[in-house]
Amino acid sequence: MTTSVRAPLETTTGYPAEIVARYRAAGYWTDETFQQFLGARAERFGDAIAVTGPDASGTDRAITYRELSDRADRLAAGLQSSGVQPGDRVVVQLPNIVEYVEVIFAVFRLGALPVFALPAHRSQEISYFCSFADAAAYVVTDTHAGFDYRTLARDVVASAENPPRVFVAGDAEEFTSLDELRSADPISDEPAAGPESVAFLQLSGGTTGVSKLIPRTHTDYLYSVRESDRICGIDENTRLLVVLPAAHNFPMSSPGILGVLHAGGRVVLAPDPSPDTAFALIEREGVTIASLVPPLALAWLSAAARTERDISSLEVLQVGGAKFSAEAAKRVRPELGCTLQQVFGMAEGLVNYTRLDDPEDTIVTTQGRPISPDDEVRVVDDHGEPVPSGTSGHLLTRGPYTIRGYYRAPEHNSTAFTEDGFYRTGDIVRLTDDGYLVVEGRAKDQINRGGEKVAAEEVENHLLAHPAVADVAVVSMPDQYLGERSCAFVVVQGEQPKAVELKKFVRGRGLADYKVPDKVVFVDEFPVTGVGKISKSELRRALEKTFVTS
Ligand code: OOB
Repeated sequence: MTTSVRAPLETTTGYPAEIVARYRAAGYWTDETFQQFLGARAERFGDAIAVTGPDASGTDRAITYRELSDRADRLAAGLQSSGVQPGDRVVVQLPNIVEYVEVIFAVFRLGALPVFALPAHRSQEISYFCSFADAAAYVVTDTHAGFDYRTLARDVVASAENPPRVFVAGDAEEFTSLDELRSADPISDEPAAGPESVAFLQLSGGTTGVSKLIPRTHTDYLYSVRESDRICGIDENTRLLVVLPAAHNFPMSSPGILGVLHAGGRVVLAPDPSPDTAFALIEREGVTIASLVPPLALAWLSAAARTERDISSLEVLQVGGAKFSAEAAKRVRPELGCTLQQVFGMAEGLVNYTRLDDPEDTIVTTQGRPISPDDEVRVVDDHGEPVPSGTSGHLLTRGPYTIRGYYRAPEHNSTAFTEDGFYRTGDIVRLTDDGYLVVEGRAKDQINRGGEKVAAEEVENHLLAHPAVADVAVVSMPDQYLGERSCAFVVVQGEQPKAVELKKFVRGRGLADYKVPDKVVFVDEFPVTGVGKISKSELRRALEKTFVTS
């Protein structure tokens, strides 16, 4: 066994002691942890099916709670015997395959921390997560959707100072396969993780050069999961269809995979996001709830009219991650025959749901209200002063499952949080009289590409590395299907490259595909604001004009 020493985790989560005491006294924070989560579920729900879906080889699988728990235990043992230790970080980048669930629970069981990467991430993002979190291990699948993750792993290992061990679901080639790991002896007892310690690192959508890592604790996250179950009516009869990438906060915990497993229901993993695949699974598995981003909800609405599948088991369609227009929202009940639930959440914490028994008008026109009576929501103007109810302003929040700071980012934290611990979400919202939130826009420098978040600055930095780019500004442009796409305005130096060359350049630097600008516009100079900064709002307006006229 080889063991390399990893930096200890920075464990301060920033919740003041009196707040911790309050959340515990209120019963929000309990002693439950992810380390014992699956074992406890297996005892209770043993032979019920926990997860169905493809495995890495594409074979359809149905795994009971007991099997899932046994498999996760054996994987944990394998990880342990190959040197992964409690407190270590493990970057997990898996598509919607059953191994995803096994791996995250194996990592939890060991007392190690998953870092939840998305399948779309490439060498830029993964190398950064591995080095920033000082990851001991990196778990991938062999190939998925035409992409070979072992090639990516080779790049990541080659460029790392302290490379992670690589574990592969499926054909591992020179790496270690999960099957090999599973042959290890049972795990020796690991020290119990404290409920208020960090359980995993989630990724922020990002507003600066790179994504921030979000330290979520066992107790804060499990509180949001249990309450989500209550609000969304999740129980043993629930069948949840997971269409979005399983590692994203929405399908993971709102109430998502974790909520459904907590309640003894069944998680149905969809191998691809097409409505045809989804509808076939709804019919076969009797799916009761699904969570989608708005573009997929639109695709389901148009596919529902011509499907021959019986999708009548579907009771709730959750839509979130980006604004769902009221026009589309009101089509859900008549055309899909189920209740819409709008979900406005963020990996940093706060999640808002419309309630299942809300009046239709509330469901269609708002993005819901917070999970907890102790979620504090402030809507303020540009100077931080509260605005009157019904007026739009910046959303700030603090509460029993919202972080007090990003992982190892003191400088960023001093602006991303107020002095009294409120997270500045960067969203512009309005509060209705009955405390529901309506998302009106965004102040953060981010493009929301159908739920996938693109930090303008990150893409700008990569474009600036091109020798012909003198200056660049990346902004959102309206899009009928995705809501927004990205547009890079570029001032060139020397010979003007083709737009396609710049896109290829960005992709070639190992950035996730969804961050490659959808459009490149060459300009002689940028419009500037009164203080001489590039006026992104003017650039956005210019795009809107061309869209109206073209
Ligand atoms: C979810 O999480 P993230 O971390 O990918 O993105 C959070 C941001 C929010 O700050 C907001 O800008 C946007 O995504 N957003 C919405 C929205 N839901 C999220 N904007 C308008 N309407 C909505 N319904 O996206 C996320 C996490 C948990 C549950 C659901 C979504």
